[in-house]
Amino acid sequence: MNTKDKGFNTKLIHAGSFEDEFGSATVPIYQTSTFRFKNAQHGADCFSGKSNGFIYTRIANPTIRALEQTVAELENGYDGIATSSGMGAISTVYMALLGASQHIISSDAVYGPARGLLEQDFSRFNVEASFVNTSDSANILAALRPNTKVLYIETPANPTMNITDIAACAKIARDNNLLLVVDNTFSSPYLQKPLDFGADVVLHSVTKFINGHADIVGGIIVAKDPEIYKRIRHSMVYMGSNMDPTQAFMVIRGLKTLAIRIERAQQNAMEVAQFLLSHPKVAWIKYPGLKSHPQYDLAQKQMKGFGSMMSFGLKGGYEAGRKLMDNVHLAVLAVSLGGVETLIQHPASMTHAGMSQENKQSAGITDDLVRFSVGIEDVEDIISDLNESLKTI
Ligand code: LCS
Repeated sequence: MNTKDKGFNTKLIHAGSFEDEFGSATVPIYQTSTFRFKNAQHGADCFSGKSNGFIYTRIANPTIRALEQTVAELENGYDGIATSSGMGAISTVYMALLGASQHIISSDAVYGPARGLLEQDFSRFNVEASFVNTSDSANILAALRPNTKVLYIETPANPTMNITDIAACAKIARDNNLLLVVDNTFSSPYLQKPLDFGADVVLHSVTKFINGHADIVGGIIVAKDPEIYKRIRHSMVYMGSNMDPTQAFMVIRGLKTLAIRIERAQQNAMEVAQFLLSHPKVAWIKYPGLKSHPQYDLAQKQMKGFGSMMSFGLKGGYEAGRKLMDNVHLAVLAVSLGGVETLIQHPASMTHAGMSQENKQSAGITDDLVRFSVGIEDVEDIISDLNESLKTI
């Protein structure tokens, strides 16, 4: 079925228009590393591009293609490239879009390794990187250099929940001949479609909302333009950062309930945020759905909903946060996010531990910051868990 003109939920179930010779109703796992050619000429034609048959799973595979085409349709992009992990997606995009003596401007608060990969690894190939608070466009303009090629933003950002204006960044990118890449992991295409605001590339850790069940790791990249798509696919195939067919099958399965999972989780998140906002032991809370969030208006403009991620600090600082994390029972003390279960973690000593103290401070990843990923449990139970744990402080 062609789902181009259909609604988001219909796309979640039917996009990708998968068909096979057996009439499978769902996408099967094509667990094969290689594909038999009909004859030598067919093999040569597959390699030259005259025939579009499958060749080898690192290059393409029917299960993986079904996921790629589905997510590309959800993001209103040209086509998708699935990767082994979210970091596989990020490293593949850096590899495809950056070269020696070129410069990238990135949000200062991004998933720790996305920054560390530029600072510690791509720097060895003379790729230059600046990290600025992209919530203020003036910082981006001030960081521009003649060799700047890529503007990379994460919005909402992990773990500060800073929001960056995608349309304003797209204008800066157009005016200065840059490519705009958006990590859309925290929103998923259900809440935010960066390509519609003028971004060139959108990527995800599908480990999070897209798969949604905390049982696989994976990534995906969607490009708006066929030429950029080809450059990124080339890097994926040559670096071998491909997804595996079973991983793709799991993600396709999880993806079908994306909208209903997010609707429920963000409904819970709003109640949790209000509970924390009014709790006497809470010093501050950042949730895009609260009017106190500095970019609340922008969140309303570019997101369809406020999602289920939030960060907060307790009046007792890190020590109090540690006590909170040690005394919750329903919330799982673990990294990752965007699954059906509620998770709690401490970015400064966990997900962002690899960043220098100075970079953490300037990016707003303070020692007291606790990150909370709200799941789809009964909200009364999530709040009561927090409430009981806060009593121990
Ligand atoms: N982008 C964002 C925004 C992320 O939060 C993560 C992982 C990645 C990319 C990388 O994806 P992965 O390779 O793990 O699939 N974020 C994590 C986090 O906050 N806790 O554990 C992983």
